[in-house]
Amino acid sequence: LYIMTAQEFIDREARYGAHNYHPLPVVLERGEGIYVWDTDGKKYFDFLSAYSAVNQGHCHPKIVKAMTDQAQKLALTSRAFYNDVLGEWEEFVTRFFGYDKVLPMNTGAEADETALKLCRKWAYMKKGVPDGKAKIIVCDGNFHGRTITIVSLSNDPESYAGYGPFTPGFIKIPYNDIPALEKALQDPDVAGFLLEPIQGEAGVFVPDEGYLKKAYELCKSKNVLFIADEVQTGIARTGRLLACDHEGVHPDILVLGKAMSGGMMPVSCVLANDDIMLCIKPGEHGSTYGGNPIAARVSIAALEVVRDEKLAENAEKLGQVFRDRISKIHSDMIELVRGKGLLNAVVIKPKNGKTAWDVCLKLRDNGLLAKPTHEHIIRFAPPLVINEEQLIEAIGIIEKTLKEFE
Ligand code: IF1
Repeated sequence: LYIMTAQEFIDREARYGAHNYHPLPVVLERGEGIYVWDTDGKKYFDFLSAYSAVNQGHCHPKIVKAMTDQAQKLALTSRAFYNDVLGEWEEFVTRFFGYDKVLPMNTGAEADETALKLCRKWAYMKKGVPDGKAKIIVCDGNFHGRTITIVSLSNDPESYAGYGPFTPGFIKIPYNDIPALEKALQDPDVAGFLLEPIQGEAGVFVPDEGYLKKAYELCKSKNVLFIADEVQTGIARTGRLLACDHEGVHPDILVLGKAMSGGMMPVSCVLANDDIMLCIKPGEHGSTYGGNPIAARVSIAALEVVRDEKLAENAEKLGQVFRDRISKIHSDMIELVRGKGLLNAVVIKPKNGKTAWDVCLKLRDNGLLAKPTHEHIIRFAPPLVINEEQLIEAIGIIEKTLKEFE
């Protein structure tokens, strides 16, 4: 039996796969809870959690069971026919998040696209915007996915450059800037304001306290839909079920993805009340896989884990511990630590030419996986099933790693 080396796995991907990623060189083959193991059997803390898709921990037994049980019974019908699980999921999810209706999709980008379509439809059917004129406000620094319309919203050249022509109908304003929002809202054709309650890709950028609430109120005063992309911030990651809950804001349209399935398969959705959601009629939107029976069973189990294991409370408590302890580490490479709950980032000051990437390589050597974003920021987001003892051990690895650069 020939055993492949990590380098051979990496080389094979480079040979046959598109080069649209530059992964940290580690080849994983197994995961359980907060840990993953590479092909040489080395164990790591996972401090990325697949960008917060694996909030419930890797291969949570309850979610695995839901998935394997349903996979043996009925996997996919398409929405041409009813299935006996979808309605149960719809009832569960709408009660869980407090909306009249839910529309299932698969990826985050698809759910964001759905929200944008729904917002435009509502503008023409309910708000009275002239056909083809609706505008949606978005924020600088946003990340909502990879489709043509969504990269049209981006001001990161890595996301949009070379992919034009772009979708019109969007107004870009600075994030965390209430006067800019007030100004943009003066246009009567504005139908919606789409934002991340904390910007993930921008480097875990937390807006000022009160920003979400004020933005929501301004939208209300202009009959504009407040659309929250909680694909990354939602489902307990920031210490509440939704990041908007920190300010008591109930978005008009809520977009969820990632941890809806606990990392088991792509499950995303859009939630809204009837006056908005029923603007889309039969045949006007959909997806082959959206709302399939496996996704529905997996997603119910994933949300039950969040509720029963009190993951939001744990994220809130341990997030404090993380930021307290990291800010007490004496290292001139730590510029600052910021975040909410267990969605945190450390801004790294390069030292002797060593950057966040070099720190992540050494963290890997020391048994902890994290990924740099924008050259100098490292995101730290472990599965929310981590306990205090494990978190403190992981912080010990981070501290030891930074000391190795002294
Ligand atoms: C990749 C970032 C995280 C998202 C928000 C929608 C989507 C995402 C707020 C789209 C996706 C991802 C995708 C992943 C990297 C990642 C990411 F660094 F790019 F920004 F998480 F921080 N809304 N985020 O964060 O969801 O269609 O991918 O299911 O490799 O592109 P998707």
